[in-house]
Amino acid sequence: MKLKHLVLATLAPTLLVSGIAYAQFKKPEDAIKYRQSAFTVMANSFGKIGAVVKGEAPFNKDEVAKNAAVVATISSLPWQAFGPGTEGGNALPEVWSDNAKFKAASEKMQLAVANLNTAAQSGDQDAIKKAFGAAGATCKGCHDDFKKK
Ligand code: ASC
Repeated sequence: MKLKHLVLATLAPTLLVSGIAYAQFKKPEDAIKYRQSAFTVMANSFGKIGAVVKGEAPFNKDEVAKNAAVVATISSLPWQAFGPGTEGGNALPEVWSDNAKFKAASEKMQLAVANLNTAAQSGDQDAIKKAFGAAGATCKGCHDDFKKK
């Protein structure tokens, strides 16, 4: 077996598994559309939880749990679509020029929405309210630094 084939054979299972979670983009516009779509889906479910937290919609435990699960699941997806050469859309240049800070902000958000999901699955309204506020703050924090106004 040639070395190249050995390397490929060794890596293939890992690439297959990680490939499920990693999109590829032909054009920068495709990456922009992908990340904006992911944020749109997240904002929709997050907003539905927000309406409940603000008392504008009745508390339905299962609905909140479903929406929190959507937010938590989708939260891992947008970041792969901010690769080199995909500048634009609503993103400020700082996403690329201060990428470590952007990455840290993205991880903060993912942790916060994971906590929101935990609270939502428990159905504890006070915990949901707290976790929602904390998650919203991580959305805003990242928007302040990295999203066009
Ligand atoms: C939302 C939404 C956001 C965040 C942010 C929180 O519902 O769409 O982007 O909350 O506004 O400050």
